[in-house]
Amino acid sequence: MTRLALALMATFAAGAQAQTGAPEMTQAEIEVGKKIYFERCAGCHGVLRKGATGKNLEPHWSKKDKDGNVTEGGTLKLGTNRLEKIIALGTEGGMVNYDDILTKEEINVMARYIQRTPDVPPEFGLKDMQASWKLLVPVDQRPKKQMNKVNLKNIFAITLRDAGKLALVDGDTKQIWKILDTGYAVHISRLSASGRYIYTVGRDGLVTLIDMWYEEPKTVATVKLGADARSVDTSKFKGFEDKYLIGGTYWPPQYSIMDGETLEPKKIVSTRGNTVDGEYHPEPRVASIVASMTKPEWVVNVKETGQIMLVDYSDIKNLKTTTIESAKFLHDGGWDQSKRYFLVAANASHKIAAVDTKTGKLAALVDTKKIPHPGRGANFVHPTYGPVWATGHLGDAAITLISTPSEKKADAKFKQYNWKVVQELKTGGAGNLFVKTHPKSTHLWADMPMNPERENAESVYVYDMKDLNKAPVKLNVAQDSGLPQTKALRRATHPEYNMAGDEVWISLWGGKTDQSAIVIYDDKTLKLKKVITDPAIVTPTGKFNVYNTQHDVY
Ligand code: DHE
Repeated sequence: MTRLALALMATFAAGAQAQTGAPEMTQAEIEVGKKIYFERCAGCHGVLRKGATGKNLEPHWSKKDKDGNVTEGGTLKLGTNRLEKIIALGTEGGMVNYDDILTKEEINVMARYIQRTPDVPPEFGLKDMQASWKLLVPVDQRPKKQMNKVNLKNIFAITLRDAGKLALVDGDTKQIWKILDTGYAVHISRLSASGRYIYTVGRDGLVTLIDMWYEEPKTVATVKLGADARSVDTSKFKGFEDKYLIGGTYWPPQYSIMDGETLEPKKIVSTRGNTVDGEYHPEPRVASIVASMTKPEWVVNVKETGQIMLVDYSDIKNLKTTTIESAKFLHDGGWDQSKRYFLVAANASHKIAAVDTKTGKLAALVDTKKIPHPGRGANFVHPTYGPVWATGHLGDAAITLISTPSEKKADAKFKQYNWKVVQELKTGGAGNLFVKTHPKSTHLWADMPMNPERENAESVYVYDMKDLNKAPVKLNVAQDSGLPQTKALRRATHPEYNMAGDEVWISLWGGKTDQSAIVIYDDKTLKLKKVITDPAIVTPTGKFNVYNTQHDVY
């Protein structure tokens, strides 16, 4: 080896280790750490590691009590051994155990990696978006009418998380219609106002536009929003149907506006700014986004700042935004049954914020049990308290029912309860992610995939909405699937109704190399109806019935 090569190697190695106090790492280990951190950790802890749903993971961070004594230290203070234990076993604060996901060596790499100064990924501007944009089929070359005989309204778009694919399953025949490549670990699928197009967004920021009018569904455009994303929706207000698409990113912290039918990038708006406490935040990530039907606006929920933005898309060159203060850290949410109020979880504040999209103001900030996690929530008429919206909790064994306003004369008697928690239903433990019901059903379904007990994580609870004092029925989805038990948990998650509202589809989310399943129950009898166990069903998580997603039925 030449002297120059040796000198370069020494510089390279020193570069990889030049971090005060952090344990040594090779460049190869740093690359592994970066990849795992982005895929597994950044969602909860943030790219800059300032913490949100998860704790702050900066090397030199510290928390002090009112007398100035340090009560908690950063990752350098915790050190490799303690960090390895936390990563392997999880914490009572809600962090899941990674000993069945990462190898011992990977856990050791991560314990060392997070003691280093965070790697900051590059920004992503309009030029980068434009360079990534692929218009695979221009609008005038697409079908002019539906070319297949499939009942599109009852199609389920199912995320195959670790496969980086989306399965479209025919809800009538229960057969897989098509499996399409998408971004990595698609987070959500949303529908065009027309019900023809599906938009998906991967954690890697790739948006995929799928046209269901072909004989077989086909991807007609893709674009990258940034390095890390979770949300998309179209413009749904009368006269603007599908004119625009909005996508929100975790990194860079911003939202992007695109053409709804081609995904051509139009505009990027940064969400960097001040929190509701008045502190500047460099990484306020865009969490849930929803299109209003009341005005030409999107409701954009910014996680770290706790600010809810109403973005008026009627003139995107002169964009008007109303910024509503709520609480940190905003995450997921859904409409009330009138579709005037959007309710969003400020999960680390243990609150639900409700925005009145008619007046453009905060309608309420409701205290709840620990870490509300509604998905989109569930709306129904409570026998005693009238219209309510339900959320489950990641951090508590409860489902919270909040009374929501109604303009119906017959509901005037319920006004006294509006925005109050009117009932808390007991569940079998913490770890709920999603609740669901349907206007034609008398049942409320709740999962608990993040509960540490196998028995709970693999089951769902079903409540009788006519008598909420009755104990719920527990269905062990893993056992009902008939599949043999695997070492990794098979989490039962994301109940979703079919269009008719008489079946509930549950994902049985197993390990990447294990057989997973979609388990379908009859909603009335709670009897098992069908188990889909095609080998292509790899790590299924979110499922989106076309009609119910298009019309916000939940
Ligand atoms: Fe989600 C919705 C963020 C982990 C499945 N998730 C959302 C939304 C956000 C979000 C902001 C709301 C989107 C909207 O409505 O516009 N999710 C995050 C995270 O930051 C987090 C905690 C960590 C991460 O790294 O992503 C996270 N989410 C998960 C999972 O591990 C889940 C269970 C499995 C998976 O596929 O990754 C998961 N999230 C979902 C699903 C929805 C969702 C199925 C849509 C719910 C709905 O019914 O609308």
